[in-house]
Amino acid sequence: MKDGDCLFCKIIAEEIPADVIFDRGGVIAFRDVNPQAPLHALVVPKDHVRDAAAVDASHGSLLVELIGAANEIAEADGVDASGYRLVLNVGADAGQTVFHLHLHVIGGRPMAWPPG
Ligand code: DGP
Repeated sequence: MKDGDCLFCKIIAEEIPADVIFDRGGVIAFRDVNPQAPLHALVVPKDHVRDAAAVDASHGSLLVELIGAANEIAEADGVDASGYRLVLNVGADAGQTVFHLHLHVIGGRPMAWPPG
């Protein structure tokens, strides 16, 4: 199901261009327009899901697809050995700006913990 006002639904529908690097099954991934590291991709479900807080038991296989895609992207970009970070921002304090579930895949440089 699509949300007509959703930016990522428009990217999925090819109404807005994006650098798509993965498209299989129920998920698609594209490079972040404002990358925070040499690898910064967003893995998103093709169906509109607002965020991780809206995930329930019916999304079990979708989560496997999301993380599997992230792992493949990390391998394809050559950061699987050096390490990478998978992030789901939920809500204002986490800095969520796009309300369509997206898994950030960030890698290619060392990262601090905890995040700022
Ligand atoms: P978040 O803060 O978790 O909601 O992350 C949203 C990300 O989406 C942010 O890192 C920037 C990215 N983004 C926003 N607009 C666009 C766009 O039009 N194209 C692409 N490729 N990424 C976008």
